[in-house]
Amino acid sequence: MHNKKDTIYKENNSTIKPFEFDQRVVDVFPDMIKRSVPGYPMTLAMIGVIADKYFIEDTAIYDLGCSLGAVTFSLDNSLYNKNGKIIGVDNSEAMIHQCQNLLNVHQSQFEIEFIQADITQCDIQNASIVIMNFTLQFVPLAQREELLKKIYDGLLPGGVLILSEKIKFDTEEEMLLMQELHHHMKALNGYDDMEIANKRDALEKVLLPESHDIHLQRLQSAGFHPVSQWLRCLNFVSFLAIKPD
Ligand code: GEK
Repeated sequence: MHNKKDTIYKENNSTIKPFEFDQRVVDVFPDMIKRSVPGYPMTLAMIGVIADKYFIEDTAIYDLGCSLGAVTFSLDNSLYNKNGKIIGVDNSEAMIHQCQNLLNVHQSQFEIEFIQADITQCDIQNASIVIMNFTLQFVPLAQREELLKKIYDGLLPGGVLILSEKIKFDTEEEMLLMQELHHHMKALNGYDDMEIANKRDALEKVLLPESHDIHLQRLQSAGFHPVSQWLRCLNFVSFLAIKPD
């Protein structure tokens, strides 16, 4: 099931429904994210490096918008000889159900818990690391500031937020350049023009990207310092935001 190819948007369907993280998406998700998000495997690998540096013994790691737990399972494998808890949160019932199935056959080092909840509502406590790997972009714009403040409050001093997002650009020229390169990457990864256009339409009101500067300002005004963009691949970036000691 885990290698199933994503063909969800292959049919010519003139009424494209808004994108949802339902069972159809769950069934193809590992293939979908790998073929759609530039640098996704490297992002996962480097989150392991950053987490290894900032993890504090006997604290919690939160994987917010965990989907199928790729970040959770990768950290559980990469943080050797450490004690703590990883909490994966997602509001998709189908995603969390599949996370539980994967957890049942996973030999875990950390205590791992998957929770079906809206990340704007869940508690964050005693955390040294919070990760939102391509999740904030799906949260309504008006709720983003409060969510970042809640994450800041739930982190221990010296703790970090790793925030990965698709971004938009201030100039039309750079926006088009990055979009074209992203679409070209998807085409080389086997998506045809119809699939790319259908998926773009389905995501239009669901995935709301913001600019690098808006993210930076919001992270800083939540109290994080320093905030650094540690990765960019086309129109996808990741920030490291530190809660000062
Ligand atoms: C990965 N991090 O593989 N509350 C909880 N979950 C949410 C919310 C919300 N308000 N909004 C969206 N989600 C993963 C990839 S995917 C990114 C993350 C993508 C969840 C949603 O159900 C989905 O599982 C996830 O956030 C976004 O590294 O598909 O582009």
